[in-house]
Parts: sequence; structure tokens; C-alpha cells
Amino acid sequence: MMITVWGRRNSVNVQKVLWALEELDVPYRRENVGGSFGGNQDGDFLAMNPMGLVPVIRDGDVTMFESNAIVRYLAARFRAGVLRPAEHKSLAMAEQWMEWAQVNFAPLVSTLFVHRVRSLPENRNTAAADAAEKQAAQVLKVADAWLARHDWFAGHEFSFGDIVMGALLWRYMAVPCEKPPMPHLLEWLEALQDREAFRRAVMAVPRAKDLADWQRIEKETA
Ligand SMILES: N[C@@H](CCC(=O)N[C@@H](CS)C(=O)NCC(=O)O)C(=O)O
Repeated sequence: MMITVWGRRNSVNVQKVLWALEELDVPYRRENVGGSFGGNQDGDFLAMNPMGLVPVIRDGDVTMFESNAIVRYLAARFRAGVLRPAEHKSLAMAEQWMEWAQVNFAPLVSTLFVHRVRSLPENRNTAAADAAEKQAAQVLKVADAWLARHDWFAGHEFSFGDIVMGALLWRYMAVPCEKPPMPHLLEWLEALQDREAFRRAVMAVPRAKDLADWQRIEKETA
């Protein structure tokens, strides 16, 4: 059965879900919703996600929102062992690092993206962006230290534990901000770029480094 995904491709939260579907080789169709496409405040959409946010998926009788929960759901439902480690220690690490990336890194990337790239200059909070830049450098050291000892966030295999951090780091790398030394994270990001699924779901969408880029990309990424 074909899965439906509602969400614009230039949303990092939508990209996580598309990347998981590509890794799992699950057929899906996608509807452009959110951002300049709108539709996320329509009654039909709010009936699926009362938060009015993308992504939302429908898989038969399951309709759900929250990108990380969707990724874990797909990982458990399709092609056992491909995205969800079968071994309990690896599963624990995949869970841990997915949560860690969401709680610690995602808000910083979001602040940097909003205040250095996507907002009109008069709406930018430069102090917030400067603080996020410094915090990101600290947070990334933690992940870099883990990857100094492990190939992947789950340990020795790629898993859903790499998906949140991968989509976020890819976006962060294009934001104009000072990057800390993070050789192991960069090596890991290189390895992600060898994955067809990452290329199709994440890299295929152009990244914005300034407002003009963003306005162009928003129109182009249908
Ligand atoms: N916690 C939610 C957050 C979803 C979210 O914030 N989605 C943003 C896009 S990244 C959104 O729908 N914004 C409104 C819009 O695109 O119009 C998730 O992970 O799915």
C-alpha cells in the first residue's frame, strides 16, 4: 500500500521522513503542504494534525504527525533491522542520539536558520543567533567525541539514530556561522553522502545560505 506524506521538501522535519522512506524502499506519494504552499490550516489538514504542522503521514488506517515518531514507526514497521537495530544495545544508542539531536541541536539550528537566513533583516534577532552559534559549537563537540569511537550513532551500523542529526547537520553546514572543528562528524557526514536515500531526500533540495536563496528555493522545491 502506498504511503502518503504531507509536507514541503524544504522542511527539515519532512526530510527526515522522506529519508527514512527512501532507506526502507517503501513507495510513497507526497503532497506539498506548508510554507508558501499553505494548506496546513485547512480543516482537512487540521483533522489530521491539529498543530497545523508538517509532516503528516497516512499508512492505511494510521494517520500520524511528529517527524521523529514517524521515523521510528516506519523503522519498526518496514524491513526489520534496516533502520531499527535488532540488537538491544544498538537500539538504545539509536534512541538516545535521536533524542539528543532533537533536544540539543535542533533548536540551535532552527534559531540560526531563522535569524541568519530566512527572516527579513529587520526581524532578525542577532543576539539569539550569536548565542546559538556558540552553543552549537559546544553541542557538536559531544557528538564528535562519540563518533571518534563509533562509525554511526547506534554503534557499528547506520540506523534511525543517524537520521535527525544527519538532516540537521546538513542544513547547519550551509548556514553562515562559524563551525567548530569536528573531524569525526564531517567524516560521518561524508559517509551519509554516499547513501542514495540521503541524496534523494535531503541533498536534492537546495540549501539556502541567505534570504534571497530561501525565497528562490521555496518556489523551486515543489
Ligand atoms: N515537532 C514537529 C515539528 C513540525 C514543524 O515544526 N513543522 C514545520 C516545518 S519544519 C511547519 O509545519 N511549519 C509550518 C509550515 O511549514 O507552514 C515534528 O517534528 O514533526
